[in-house]
Amino acid sequence: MPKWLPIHRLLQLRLTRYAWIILCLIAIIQFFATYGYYNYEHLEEENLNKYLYKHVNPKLMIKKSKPECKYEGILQSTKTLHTWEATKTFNDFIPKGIMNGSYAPEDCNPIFSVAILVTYRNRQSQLDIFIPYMHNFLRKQNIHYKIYIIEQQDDKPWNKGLLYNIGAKQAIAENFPCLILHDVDLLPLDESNLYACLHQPRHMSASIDKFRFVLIYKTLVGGVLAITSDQYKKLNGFSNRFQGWGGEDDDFATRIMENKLSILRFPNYMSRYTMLLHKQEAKNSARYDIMSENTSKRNSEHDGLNSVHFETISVKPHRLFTLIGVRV
Ligand code: NGS
Repeated sequence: MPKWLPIHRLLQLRLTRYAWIILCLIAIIQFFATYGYYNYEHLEEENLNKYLYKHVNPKLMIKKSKPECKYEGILQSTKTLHTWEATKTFNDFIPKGIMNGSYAPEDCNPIFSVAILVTYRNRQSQLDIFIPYMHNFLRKQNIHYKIYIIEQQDDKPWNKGLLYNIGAKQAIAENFPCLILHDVDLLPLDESNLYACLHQPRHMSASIDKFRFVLIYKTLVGGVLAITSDQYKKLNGFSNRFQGWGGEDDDFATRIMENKLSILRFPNYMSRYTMLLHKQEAKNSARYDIMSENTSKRNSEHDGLNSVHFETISVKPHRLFTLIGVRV
């Protein structure tokens, strides 16, 4: 071996090469982990007003002595929370103004009424954060809202689509014109993320920290979705056929598109959410088959809101939410 190339020097070279390969692999994994759209197609902030679906629940008391609530300040707010600020504990929560999970602003007449439908099972620690967090967030928005928790109270496979249909039926029976379908593990971070429907379905959780704030695919409607009650009825709601995790939201996106509706979104800086940690639920291995069967047979006419079956149901008002307990 020549003097100018000692063995330790050679080993060092090798190590550096391995280090480079490892770094490249990490970069490739990172790239695929963040794969998606940061600058997804969205409405422009200055045009949002004309898309807003301004409808209140006809049962809401409107007082002529009060002015109409204002929303410009909310839509233009730049206040945002960091992920770590959102998940603090809520021992000091004050439930002022809330009854049966419902709230309306005191000093002005709102122009939006929304029913927030949260499907749920066995996630008590998330619910304990979600409920006070959402009330604190929503009470600042000048809207009339009501939170429904739709709990599957059995050990059968999770059926999120069916639970949403049951919640929607209840909220529609209570005259809510707008439904917001909401995962219990998602908390909005931007004050400007107004909880209201648009004239087209609106995917609200476009920018989630778990996905490094990118939209993972353009037809995603899972997480948080706002849709008018009329549109939900037109689509015949969700398919009731999905048992276990996944697919029901993609199937719902197909229903949206088949009905010539589009999926709108606010800009990413108004659509950020943090996701509370939990272990991955058991995936439904049949989800892709059901999705393609539903599409090819156009099942949506007879599988949905008009074919909701369950064993038992109970509706119980609590102070902070209305609980719909279902055994499927
Ligand atoms: C897709 C699922 C959707 C789900 C989305 C995000 O892969 O149901 O991931 O999930 N589609 C299928 O499995 C066909 S998340 O990680 O946010 O829980 O909503």
